[in-house]
Amino acid sequence: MKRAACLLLCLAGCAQAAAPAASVRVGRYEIVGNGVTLQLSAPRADILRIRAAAGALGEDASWAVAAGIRATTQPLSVTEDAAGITLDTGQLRARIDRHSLHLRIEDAAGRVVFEDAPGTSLSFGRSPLAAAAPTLRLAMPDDAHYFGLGDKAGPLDRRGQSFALWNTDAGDFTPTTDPLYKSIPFLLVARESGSSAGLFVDTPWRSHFDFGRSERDTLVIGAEGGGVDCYVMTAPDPKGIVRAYAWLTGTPPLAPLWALGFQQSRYSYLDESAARGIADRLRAERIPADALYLDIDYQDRNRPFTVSKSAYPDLAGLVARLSAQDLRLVLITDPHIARAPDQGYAPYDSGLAQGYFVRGADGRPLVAEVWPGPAVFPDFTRPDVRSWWGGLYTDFVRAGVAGFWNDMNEPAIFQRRDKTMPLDAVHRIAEPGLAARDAGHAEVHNVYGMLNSRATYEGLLKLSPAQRPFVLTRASYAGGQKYAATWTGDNSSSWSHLRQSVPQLVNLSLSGFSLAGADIGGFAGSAASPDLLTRWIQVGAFTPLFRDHAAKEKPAQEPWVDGEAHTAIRRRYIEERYRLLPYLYALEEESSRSGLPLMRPVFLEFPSVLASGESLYFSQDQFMLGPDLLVAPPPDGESAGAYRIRLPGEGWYDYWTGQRVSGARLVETPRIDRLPVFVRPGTMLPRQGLVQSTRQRPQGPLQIDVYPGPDCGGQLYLDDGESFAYRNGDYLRQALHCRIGPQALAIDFDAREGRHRPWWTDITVIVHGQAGQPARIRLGTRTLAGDYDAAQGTLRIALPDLPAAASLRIETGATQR
Ligand code: MIG
Repeated sequence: MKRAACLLLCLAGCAQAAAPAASVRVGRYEIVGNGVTLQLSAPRADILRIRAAAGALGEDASWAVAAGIRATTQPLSVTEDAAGITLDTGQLRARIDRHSLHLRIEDAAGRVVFEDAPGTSLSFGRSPLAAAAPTLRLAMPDDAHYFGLGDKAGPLDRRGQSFALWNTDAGDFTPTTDPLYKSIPFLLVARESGSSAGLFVDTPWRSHFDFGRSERDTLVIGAEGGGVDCYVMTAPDPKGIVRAYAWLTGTPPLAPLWALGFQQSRYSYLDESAARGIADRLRAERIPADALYLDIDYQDRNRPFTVSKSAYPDLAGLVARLSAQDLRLVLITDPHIARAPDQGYAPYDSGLAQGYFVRGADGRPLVAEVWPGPAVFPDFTRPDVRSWWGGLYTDFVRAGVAGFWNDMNEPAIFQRRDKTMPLDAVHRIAEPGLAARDAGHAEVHNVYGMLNSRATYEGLLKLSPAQRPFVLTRASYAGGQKYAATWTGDNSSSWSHLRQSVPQLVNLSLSGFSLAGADIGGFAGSAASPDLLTRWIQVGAFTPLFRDHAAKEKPAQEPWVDGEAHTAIRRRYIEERYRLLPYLYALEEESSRSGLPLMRPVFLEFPSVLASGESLYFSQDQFMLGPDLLVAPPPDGESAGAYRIRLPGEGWYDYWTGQRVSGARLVETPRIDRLPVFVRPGTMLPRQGLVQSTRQRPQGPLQIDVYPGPDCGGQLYLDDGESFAYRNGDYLRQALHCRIGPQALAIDFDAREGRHRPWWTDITVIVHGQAGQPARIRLGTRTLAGDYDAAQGTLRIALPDLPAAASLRIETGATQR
């Protein structure tokens, strides 16, 4: 039985009464009906926040959205009539039915952004864990495609699937395993009709998202506790939604440059000589690399923050030796602390003395079995515990360890069917902005890993304030991108896993985590076949985090293990990764400001592909690296048969040959030494000379390849790659443009910003797709010579560095082939 809605109009500051007929402006609007309190506000005109609860609203709290953002309200204009209430931000309009509280949200053009499924509205049922648990039932328009939700497995488009969000150590996951390691309740909705929307359901509770699987055309979202706190976003294009989500939950910090280099890992390099051997071999084989990882076996009896004296007698010595080879060391540090009383194990002793561990229902520290045997778990919801945890890194940082790897932080626990803590474990919440209180594990579980990585990140910053931290986490929650890079956990050495990694990483990238990777070669399973490892290195070279890692029982999986023919191909792709660093680093820097990821679905750059009728077919296996490179791996690696590649439009260039490809539909016969990569017409792609590590200074000129086409341009960004000096002007930023005119191709360098001195003193511009020798090349008033290669259709021009605004004109009758 519905009881008539009782209206409460709450003006910002909240004292005024009844609603006049004409519209009024408020900061937050609140209405009560059917026992549900619904509150709407707009932190920005393009973002509507909806909070609701059975009864009164709970505390305004979040682990993902900063208090300042939650406190911000743009004016909502409120108009009431007999049937309902209309709230308008100028960019979003919410219509609430007075009696049912049915909610419908439109954009300024009147297109529906989100709407409760017909005949429904928000409801709260009882949950075993909380007094009331919310369910949203949203209409799914026919032409809507759903993305995001982190690295959930399965197809790129979430439509027709259902997922639980509950961080889980999902070892050996398959494309149908769910839940996985992370919980990122954010969705990007892209419609074939051209509109884009976002939905972020900010709940740490176990939740589920069913995309029309159990109820036709209905997106059912439920959580096991808490109220509703969600954000609806509108934007002219999908990129705008990604940016809005980043505005809400934060952008990733600018990673150190070395994090973009090739990283070699293994569970485990069992002792120092094994680790040294790998480093020596990387250099002997001339495989460019930046980092070596030590997995749990470097520790004494698997105890975090110890080092095995027998296996690694001199950690600082190893760091120094690696450093002399331009390699960095990354150490794993799991969150479980061995319960080892009276053994001089400081993390246990000091944590116990201060009451820093999660408690069991009996009030005593919860003890559970993980790698060290019986272990206890830091209560990361407390700031004092986080700062204590951060301090545990002191010796490692002093020894020169460059980065840290937070594994097992779902948290994973052995010998339990649910693989994690009992739900009656007790955490202490003591977060600014949240009421100080005890909370059961069910409410904290999904943020535990994020808070673990936050403690690590903040601790490293404190220990080494001039150094950009590098943290890699397995579990996380929305907003966790502010603290750590991530990987997709324990995949397997199979072709299907290589294929799965693309939609997984693309959705993870859309969900805020721009520095993400899958274990190259596959973690679990039997040995990667030579072809699989080669292909995976090729694809991995074009994904953000490029780390080769393998499980303990497996044969070696480093790039050289399959003989020289494979090594040569792998080396060539790793080398290409390093040549691309100027492009990659500029993308990385952009992501730290805007949240736009490095790895992107094709539709993010070309939303019209959604409406092309072929729908997502060619977005599933193909992906973009930044706005300019399209990577098209064979979908079925085992098949030697030809496969189709679809380019979004005509005029693209082959990355490897620089030649224009004809048409937008290609048929490719797989070859193990070639990964098809294409360059968008209109690209100015910066590349550097080969180095063996990002620590080395590239030799020779900066190379800028110009692929003429519409919207032609590129970006240069550079800084010292490791400190925060860029925040004080020690950076270099320069935009590049090109224009195809009737008589000339004009290549413009904008004036350079920042005071960082580049490593290059010269620039080589290579213009592709040139039909003939140019009549004249001018740089300002000077005439330059160019080197025209008729067979390749390229024109090569040597330039001095151009820090000031400069214009290069290539004069010819017809510049375009
Ligand atoms: O229970 O530290 O996902 O990358 O090598 C397995 C050992 C624990 C799981 C991680 C994997 C790592 C492994 N860890």
